[in-house]
Amino acid sequence: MALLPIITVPDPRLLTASTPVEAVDDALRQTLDDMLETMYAAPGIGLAAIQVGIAKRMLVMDVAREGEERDPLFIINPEVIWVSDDDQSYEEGCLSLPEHYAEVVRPAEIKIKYLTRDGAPAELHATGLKAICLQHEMDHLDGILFVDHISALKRNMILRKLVKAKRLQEANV
Ligand code: GNR
Ligand code: NI
Repeated sequence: MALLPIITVPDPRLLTASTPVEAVDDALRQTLDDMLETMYAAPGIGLAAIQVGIAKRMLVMDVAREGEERDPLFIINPEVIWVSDDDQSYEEGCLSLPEHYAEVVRPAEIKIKYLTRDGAPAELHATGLKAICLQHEMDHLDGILFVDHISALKRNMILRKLVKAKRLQEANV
């Protein structure tokens, strides 16, 4: 197990679409396990591979609350097969846009098909926070960030602050 460095805005890799996983093998499972450990350590409730610089269509999630039993999910090559008509709004954050939050509206429920950590096909009907997190992570696979769902004014304010913060951080190492 290993902790992987999480990349942050403005890194061009976060804006690129990831490519499908071709083989679910032991090396891939090792990467998924490292991603899960990295996500728990952050701490976060989800992590897409591109956030650790790996441009593959896979993600890990665990929306169990503190004190609840861990409930890790490993999702490979997800595809949306149904979305609800009704929406829900939630104040989202992202490990790749540290310390910034904004209200995002998304479909309240989705169904996806995907491959499990064992490479088996599966389906998932997600609601509540699980549906929010899953859509946030699936966006990462297409180079989309939560700020792409808010007004240009709010988005540019957040992006400018992150550019500035990274510049200061790099000047102070
Ligand atoms: O840890 C995370 N919390 C979160 C809160 C609201 C909506 C989405 C998320 S996902 C985020 C971790 C992350 O950046 N995943 O890509
Ligand atoms: Ni994110």
